[in-house]
Amino acid sequence: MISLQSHEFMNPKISDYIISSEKVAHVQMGNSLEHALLVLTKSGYSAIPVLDARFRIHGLISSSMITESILGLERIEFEKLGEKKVEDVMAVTYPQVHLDDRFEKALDLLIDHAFLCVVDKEGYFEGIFTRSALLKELRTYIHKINEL
Ligand code: 2BA
Repeated sequence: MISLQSHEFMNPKISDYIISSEKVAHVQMGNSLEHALLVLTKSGYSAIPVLDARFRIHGLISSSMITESILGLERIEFEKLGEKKVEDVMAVTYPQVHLDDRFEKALDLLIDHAFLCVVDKEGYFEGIFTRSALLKELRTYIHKINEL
């Protein structure tokens, strides 16, 4: 029986596996929904962080949040894309971890979320920890176990 709990798999720090902030597609507070939709479409990601000018994180925005917010009774009101701001529709509760948190915490959260926002103690955005980063680490660990 493989014991994940007692093994080194749980020991690495999240900081060793994050996609750093400068490589993460994001939008800024004050950006229009039109701009956010453009960034989401061009990047190909389904949800991205909303940051302020000092790189503090305020929420997450997704294409479906945007579409939902411009749904009228009879049609999609595209003209609202230029009027509304990302802070009007973003999710303000989202999964967060800190740089010195361990895999175990991330493992629990990544069951329900595709990525976690990594923040420092002052709320500055450090990057993201993705489900695929965790799965790659798990694969490496399983290969190691199989070679024993
Ligand atoms: P999703 O956009 O829903 O993407 C789910 C998975 O699909 C990703 O898993 C990745 O394996 C693949 N994928 C989607 N778009 C991709 C692209 N443009 N290039 C390469 N692969 C792509 P993960 O890599 O585990 O990412 C999980 C979630 O983290 C993504 O969910 C996205 O919301 C976010 N994410 C990942 N990298 C990002 C980045 N550089 N900037 C912003 N958000 C990112």
